[in-house]
Amino acid sequence: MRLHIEPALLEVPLHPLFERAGLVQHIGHLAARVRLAQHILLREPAVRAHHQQFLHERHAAEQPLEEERPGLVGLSCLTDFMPTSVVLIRAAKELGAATVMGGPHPTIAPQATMTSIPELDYALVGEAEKSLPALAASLEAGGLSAPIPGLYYREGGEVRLSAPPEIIEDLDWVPIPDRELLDVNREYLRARAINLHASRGCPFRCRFCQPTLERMFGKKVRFMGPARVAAEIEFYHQKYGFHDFFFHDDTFTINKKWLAGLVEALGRKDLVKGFRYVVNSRVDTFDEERAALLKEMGVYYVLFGLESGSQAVLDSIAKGTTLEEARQSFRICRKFKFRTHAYVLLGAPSETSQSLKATEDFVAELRPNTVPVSYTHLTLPTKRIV
Ligand code: B12
Ligand code: SF4
Repeated sequence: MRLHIEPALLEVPLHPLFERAGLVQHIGHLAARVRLAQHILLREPAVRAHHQQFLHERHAAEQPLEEERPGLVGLSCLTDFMPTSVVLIRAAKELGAATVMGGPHPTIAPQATMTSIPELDYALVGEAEKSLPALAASLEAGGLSAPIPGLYYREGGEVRLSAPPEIIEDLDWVPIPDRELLDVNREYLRARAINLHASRGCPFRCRFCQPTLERMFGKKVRFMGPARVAAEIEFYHQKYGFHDFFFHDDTFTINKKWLAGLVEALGRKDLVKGFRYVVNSRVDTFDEERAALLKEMGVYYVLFGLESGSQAVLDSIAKGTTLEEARQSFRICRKFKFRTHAYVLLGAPSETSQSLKATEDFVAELRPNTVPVSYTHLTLPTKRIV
């Protein structure tokens, strides 16, 4: 199949904010781990979060492990990083540590993760702010005694689930990540933008993405209270001087009432004027009222999962949006002078040379400021997409 997409059209240079944010994106990915580490740190100051990217080679992995000799090594893992994870878990095990993995891959494929890495003692599925400290406490006390939600462990040559995973009902309970625990702290503090989340979960059913999110965060979207979100932004501003914030929430604009509450809470704390925000949206959860709220908040960049310019492809991947909704959202963005970012996803099983051309034409019509292009990526479980 010939690709009709013109590279010149798609290789729009990223806005400087994103280039800088690239630094913190990697680090932001560790934010969850830092949250986890924060709990353990209260009892064990030796716990640190290292950046997997810096640990891609065995000797690089061994150095901090040899220096710190942790009793428990935890690894966050995306499916793409399974090969690296095998190396790191093996190195940790050889140095005598207990090993645990969490994050998207162990969550969607816990049995397969445990089976393919014999040196892995535990896989923790779903949110782990409660379960990882519970595991650490258990191990410190001499072994697993009470059931731990979401924990897969080995017994008699079998992989067993200790108790079904639980989600955290009240997200305000989740502490502000202590990003100073990261070994890449210096780069992080030099960056201009910071990643954060104000909610978890997504009710939509896009086939290239689900059921991963549902397994990680459940079917419902949970929001942090506006005051909790404002407190986190105030903390980063006061402590490190940040003015640029990138909300990575999958559905930032889904709940108008919550959004209005957040804008008010930020305004009350003086976190609007002189501050800049980037948010993800969907073309079917975007309208003039939301755009006005985002404008008032200080949002200047809105990111949409456009995916395709072919309605047939959109329908085949269960995107749940229409080309007309996309046109309307981009019109509103132009009216409110937002910069726009259109994520494009090529190579769905239903893709044809005509649909690729339709995507090229649609991108040219909408004229987003930035267009990152991805290729359909079959992660586990793949049955839904084929
Ligand atoms: C923001 C984001 C990005 C950003 C920034 C990532 C960053 N480094 O900060 C960018 C755009 C760079 C990105 C890139 C990619 N991403 Co991304 N990304 C996300 C997104 C939207 C949010 C991640 C997040 O912070 N979540 C919030 C925190 C709280 O959740 P969490 O990280 O999962 O952590 C919780 C649990 O998983 C668990 N946990 C996590 N780590 C650990 C470790 C241990 C030891 C334990 C016990 C538990 C545990 O506890 C945490 C707290 O409850 C997710 C979707 C989502 N909503 O989560 C996709 C997602 C993680 N990305 C995904 C993918 C595929 C990618 C790419 C591989 C895409 C590509 N082909 O290039 C790259 C990889 C880049 C990289 N090097 O990491 C997939 C992963 C699927 C999979 N099967 O692995 C996801 C799940 C999207 C999806 N539904 O498909 N991504
Ligand atoms: S809207 Fe975004 S986060 Fe939600 S299922 Fe679709 S791709 Fe995933």
